[in-house]
Amino acid sequence: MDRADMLIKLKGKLSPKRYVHSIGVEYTAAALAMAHGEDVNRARLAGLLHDCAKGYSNEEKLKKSLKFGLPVNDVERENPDLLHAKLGAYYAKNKYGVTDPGVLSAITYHTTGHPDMSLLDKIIFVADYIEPNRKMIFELTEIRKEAFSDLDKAVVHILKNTLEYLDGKHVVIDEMTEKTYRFYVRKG
Ligand code: DGI
Ligand code: FE
Ligand code: FE
Repeated sequence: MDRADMLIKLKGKLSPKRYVHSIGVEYTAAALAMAHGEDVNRARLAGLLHDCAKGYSNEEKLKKSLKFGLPVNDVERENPDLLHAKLGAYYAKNKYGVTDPGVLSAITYHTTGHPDMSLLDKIIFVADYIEPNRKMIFELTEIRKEAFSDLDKAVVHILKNTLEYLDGKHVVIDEMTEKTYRFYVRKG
């Protein structure tokens, strides 16, 4: 499927805000790919589609994930919004015709990250957080700079802030988010 068709399809699936965010992630991922030596078109594709399953209700996200046989852990069952990442990779493959396993991996792990991410995984994880349409959050200006100078540092910084934010909200934290944080703290 070419980009024009993807845009039409995405627009029909997402709220206007989420659609604009997706295009913001597409171009931010492209810029990060240029800065860090990743293929720009792979970064754009993963960025554009990363939230393609975000538009469903939590009930639908859980129901669809189970229907498609995707693995669902206890934290995801309790907080099915987390499933938009895995479900998004499923739709990217089956509805948008994406075959590149690296692009599908970047979509799968864009919310929690995972230990030892590929360059493309990290670019999408970071682009999602820093894209220009995101409302200003704590230390975002600093994280945006780090994203272009030291990608691993930006990954740690984002995970640290996310874990603190989730801790304050008293929600269950997916162990993948914590594992990823520990991996990159140790690496740094
Ligand atoms: O889909 P986006 O809003 O663009 O961004 P995202 O895919 O990073 O999802 C962000 C939400 O996911 C945000 O509210 C924090 C939440 N999140 C990230 N890691 C965890 C988590 N929520 C829970 N419950 N547990 C996690 O480990
Ligand atoms: Fe997301
Ligand atoms: Fe997103």
